[in-house]
Amino acid sequence: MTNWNWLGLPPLASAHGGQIDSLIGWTHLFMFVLFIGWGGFFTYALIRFRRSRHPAANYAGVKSHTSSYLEGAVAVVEAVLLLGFSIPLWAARVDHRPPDNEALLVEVTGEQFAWNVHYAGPDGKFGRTDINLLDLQSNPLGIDRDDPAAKDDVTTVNQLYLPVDKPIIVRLRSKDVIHSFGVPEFRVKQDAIPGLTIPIWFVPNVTTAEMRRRTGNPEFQYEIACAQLCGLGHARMRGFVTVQTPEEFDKWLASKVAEASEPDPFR
Ligand SMILES: [Cu+2]
Repeated sequence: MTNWNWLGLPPLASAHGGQIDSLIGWTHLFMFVLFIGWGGFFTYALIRFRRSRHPAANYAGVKSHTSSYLEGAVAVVEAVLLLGFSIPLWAARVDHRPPDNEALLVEVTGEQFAWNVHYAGPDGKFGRTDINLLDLQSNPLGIDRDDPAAKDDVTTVNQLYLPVDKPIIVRLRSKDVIHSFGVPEFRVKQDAIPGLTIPIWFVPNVTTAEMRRRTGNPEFQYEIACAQLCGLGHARMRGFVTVQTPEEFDKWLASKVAEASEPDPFR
């Protein structure tokens, strides 16, 4: 695949991201050609129709149809970008979601101003949630721990742990206003809209440890940036993604399951 490094995009860490970069790259190239074309035409018009040569306005105007043809050609290029590149890429991303049993399902719920992460745990079933059980401090998702399916559910705030090279389906929701789940390195960005559950999927293919080696930054973190201005605390609505080897991830999940099933001292 063509190398799009010259765009200065963040390092790539997902399987589909190359296609997004390629689309961004081609769009930039087409737009550069347009910029040169329109800029050249503008300069030509400034000189060709300068006042000293045309002291009085000509009411007939331009008779040639060249500019109409040029406009038509630009519209065709833009249609190709949209119909030939963007829509097929979007359709491929949205239509070919892997089946739930081949992916890791995570529910991510945005709220002012945090990301709540919910794993189904070893049973693969998300426990019941109930708005009456919701407590901003101890139970921000309102999980009913009396539901057998909820016993092994794991929740975190602002910490999304993912195994590398496995399809991840994030079910995105919001508790209050529109937020947006954006992880630049995964080339993923999707609005979280109150009242809707929107699935997005991607395959992270570089672990956090590997990315730290590649970037030479021992503190590198994948960051979930809220990409919609969602209120006063928007700027601190940051979550972190840790991509681990499958073994590390299983260990992490098991330790969280153990934590979750400990008796709750507050109950
Ligand atoms: Cu937000």
